[in-house]
Amino acid sequence: MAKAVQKFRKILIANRGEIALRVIRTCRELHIPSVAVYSEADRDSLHVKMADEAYCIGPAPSAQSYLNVPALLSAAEVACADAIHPGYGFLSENADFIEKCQAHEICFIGPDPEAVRRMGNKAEAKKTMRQAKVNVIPGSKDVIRDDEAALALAQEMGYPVIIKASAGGGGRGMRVAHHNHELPALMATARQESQAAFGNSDIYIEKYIAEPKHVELQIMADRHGNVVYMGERDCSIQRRHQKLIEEAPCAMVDEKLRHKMGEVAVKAAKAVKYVGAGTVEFLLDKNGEFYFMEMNTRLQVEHCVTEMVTGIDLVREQILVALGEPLSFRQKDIHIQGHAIEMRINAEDPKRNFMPCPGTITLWHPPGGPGVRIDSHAYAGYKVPPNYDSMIGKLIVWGADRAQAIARAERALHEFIVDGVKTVIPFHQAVMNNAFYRNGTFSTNFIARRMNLTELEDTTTHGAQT
Ligand code: MV4
Repeated sequence: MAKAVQKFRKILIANRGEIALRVIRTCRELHIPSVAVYSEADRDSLHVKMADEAYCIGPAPSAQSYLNVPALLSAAEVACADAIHPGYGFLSENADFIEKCQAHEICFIGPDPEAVRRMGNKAEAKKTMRQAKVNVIPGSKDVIRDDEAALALAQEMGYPVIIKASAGGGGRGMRVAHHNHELPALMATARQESQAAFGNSDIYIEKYIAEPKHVELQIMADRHGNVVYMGERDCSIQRRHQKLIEEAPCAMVDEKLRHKMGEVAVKAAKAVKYVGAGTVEFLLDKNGEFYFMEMNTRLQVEHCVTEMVTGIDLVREQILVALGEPLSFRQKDIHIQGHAIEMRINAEDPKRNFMPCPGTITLWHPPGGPGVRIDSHAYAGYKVPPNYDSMIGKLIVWGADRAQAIARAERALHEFIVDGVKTVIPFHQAVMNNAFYRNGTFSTNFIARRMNLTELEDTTTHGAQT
């Protein structure tokens, strides 16, 4: 006999922008009322209009609004919301926040605080993964305390080595050393930088992997012991650790490697009793060797490409899992179909070092047609506030194969008209036209090595326009 699925009374979305819309959309499909929260800078934002109700939680600065825990919990209480979806960024990977939600008997739609805390400390995460027999990058077994130990290890592994901040992640506080004589000084700088940025000076060292691909595995886990992997994403097209383009599948990953990486990702998730949607990041080297790098304990910006090639609504699964339901699929049900590419549309000038360009969007004509998905909170007349990150939307295309996905990307970028603010659309057009991108073998050095950013087109309007 089928058991009726219990539902949340209301879900509060502790976020803004496109991801707030993304969550509201699934809430509506599930017939669960949604509650938006917004800062004073986001009064006219689309998520405020699209949700069933909305509460102002403070002034523009994130610290006083989207990171304001008492304001968020009060809004949830006033609205009678019994669950909070954190989106990405802001409080999505804050274990203390998850505990506060639990103390208020509000369900946090995501993993338990223990898993978030463990993966949040990168040295701790790596130690946990090594113990679980997940292949990690060769390096120090733990936080490194003295120069002698570091020098001996670096000598043994061979240079170059990379120094990483334990509290870091996402590339912050990293240094590459090429010789014995520069290692102590670089370790000192890394320690200082990490202390200043995170209030923690712990560092560790690893063998430096040259020109890797950033390949990450989407996983999904429920409270009944089911953990499945949903294929990989190639996120190698980044600039200063900001991803700009993500795609699924990765051109360098075949079915056999996908299975191998997937099994490792599942092992990683099980090692921390993971629940919900998560991402296991790997570096993939030229020889097809892959190494655990970090685990992201949230839904990611680039989750859409996985949705496009699997046909699964990840937010829906997150909500069902949070309700205690089993996942609606098993590993054997996951089939990767076709190819998807996501291009982040940032209000930035790619010709001026990707300088943010907040301001009023005067024209907004997003593309449509076969295989095109736009996730965006932008509209004509919308004012991009200067207080948050500059992403104003995502263009996601799907094709039967990578070549068709690229052709659709080019066609969709050609249709896309944005005026009033500069965007990275010309950058995406140049990438789609780049031979190294098109053959799929690019690494994380792609933008630095293969792009000439001064030669980008100036406007995004097409030829028919004068
Ligand atoms: C590395 C690496 C090479 N070797 N670790 C950057 C983000 C942080 N999660 C770890 N990162 C790297 N770790 C070793 N042992 C190169 C990077 C790296 C990188 C990784 C993924 C995507 C883009 C990158 C850009 C520069 C460096």
